[in-house]
Amino acid sequence: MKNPIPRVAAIHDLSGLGRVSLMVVIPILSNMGIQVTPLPTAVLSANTAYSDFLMLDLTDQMRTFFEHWKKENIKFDAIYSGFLGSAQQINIVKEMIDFYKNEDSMVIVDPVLGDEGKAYTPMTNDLINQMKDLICKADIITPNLTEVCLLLDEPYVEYPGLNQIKEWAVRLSEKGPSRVIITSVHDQHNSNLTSVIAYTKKNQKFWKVSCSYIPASYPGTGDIFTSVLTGSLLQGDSLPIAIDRAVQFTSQAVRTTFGRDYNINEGVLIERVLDCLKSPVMSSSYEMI
Ligand code: PXL
Repeated sequence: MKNPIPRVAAIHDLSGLGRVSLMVVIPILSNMGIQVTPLPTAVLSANTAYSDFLMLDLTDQMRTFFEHWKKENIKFDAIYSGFLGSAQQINIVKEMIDFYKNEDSMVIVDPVLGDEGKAYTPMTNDLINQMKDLICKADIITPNLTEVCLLLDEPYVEYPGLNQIKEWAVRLSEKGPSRVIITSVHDQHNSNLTSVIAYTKKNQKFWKVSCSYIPASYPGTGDIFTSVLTGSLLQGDSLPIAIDRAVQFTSQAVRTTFGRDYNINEGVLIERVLDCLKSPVMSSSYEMI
């Protein structure tokens, strides 16, 4: 039987301080009328931007959750994974995708590996290689420019130019995903702009959504972007509209936060903007490129 409310298996960690992972995934998707079934990969006292955070790893429990859900015969409309801390966790996600993927479901993998040209500190080559494997099973991936370079073994370039980005998007889609969405692409000609570039393999179209660049880097904005994108697609929006909504919401959340004297590690003040998710699409700025 079809789920009365679209249901997402959200495979992310739960961090107490600093709005990242499940602490943004759940409120965003719930506000968009989507049911979240969390599979917590770990529980942390705070996100990893804080020093001295405590972490309880739940890798062993992830498999037990999965076995229980199988027994309960739960159906998912989407599987959505984010930050994964070990090769073992990535293997469990692969097994879950193999078990749940069908023609009516959507698999979204946000390959969280790094930012601003660098891999995050806990990343190992083994983990990056495992992530290269995991993206092959996804329908949609949302790497930032740094992650694109890590996934394709390319040196990081801050301003690669549009043709290079398009070529990388096609190469990533050839590994499996039908839709590749590349975030944090700096504009070569206008340093006040940042863009998201997307490629849809089926019709070989490229899309671009730009917004003004704000010189601050808050943890969790990638999770916010991909969560709104997922919710919007599950509501039936087209890919360019879903990207537009995700860019607008993330940008609004950053702007709401930026003017304050505030600890960046706390992430952005989504509580102030969550209600914006209830509005229909008011205006859009996507371009086909
Ligand atoms: O995707 C962001 C994220 C997820 N999980 C943890 C994090 C962060 C970013 O800092 O620390 C634990």
